[in-house]
Amino acid sequence: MPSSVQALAAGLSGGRPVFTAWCGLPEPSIAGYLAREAGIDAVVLDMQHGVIDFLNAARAIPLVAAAGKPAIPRIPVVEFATASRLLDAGAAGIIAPMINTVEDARRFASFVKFPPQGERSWGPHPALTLTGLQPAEYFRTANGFLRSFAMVETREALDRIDAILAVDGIDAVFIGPSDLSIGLSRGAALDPNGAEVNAAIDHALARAKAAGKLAGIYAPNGERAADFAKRGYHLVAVGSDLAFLRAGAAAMMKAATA
Ligand code: 3PY
Ligand code: MG
Repeated sequence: MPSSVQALAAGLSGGRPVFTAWCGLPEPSIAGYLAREAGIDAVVLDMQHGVIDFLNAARAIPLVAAAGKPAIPRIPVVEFATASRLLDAGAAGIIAPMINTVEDARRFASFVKFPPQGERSWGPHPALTLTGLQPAEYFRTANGFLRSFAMVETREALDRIDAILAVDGIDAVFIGPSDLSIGLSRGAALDPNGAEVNAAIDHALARAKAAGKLAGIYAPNGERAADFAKRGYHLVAVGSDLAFLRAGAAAMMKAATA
């Protein structure tokens, strides 16, 4: 039976959406606990807008794996070398924000994939433990089971989506509806649920499918996540750890003070 690190790729092409939790709080156990909730298939560790640093991400990954789920860190903008380090630590995939050019996409892919496809350097010691693979087998198979998500969240990226998807080593696009709304409105509005963004969301998915690749997206709540799942997105991020905390606190306090 493949490990959770290897199973992400199969899950993404399994015909139903992979729902992922989204963690930004700097406490690894939160990711480990959320990984055990029913319906949560994976956990994103957000190092761009979350306050998770490398050490906390590296600590969270085995806790998520212990629940049998894959961890998918989102790296900070252009910190592509961090992608390799997180894969060494046992991440199953990487989300890279603000991939706006083909060159960005190539750089990102080169840090995710081993030669000859990319330029990832050897040293996946925790990943060997989490996958149970021998070094030679990990080296031979990792490019095939690790997933790279290039975030398309600007007007420029959307205009070039076919070229970004065509980059060898880019497995998927990942849509950021909030930044995309800012970009599409040329800075006029934050409107991630607006008609222009919704049209772009359908367009991006269609282009990914036409390229034979995958598409992921961020949803701030369950209703929007259901919408994206129905549209056919392969990976759907739902809310965030802080949103879960606030929703739970609000619901319980409402009941307590009714
Ligand atoms: C966006 O909506 O811009 C994102 O990056 C999702 O977190
Ligand atoms: Mg964004």
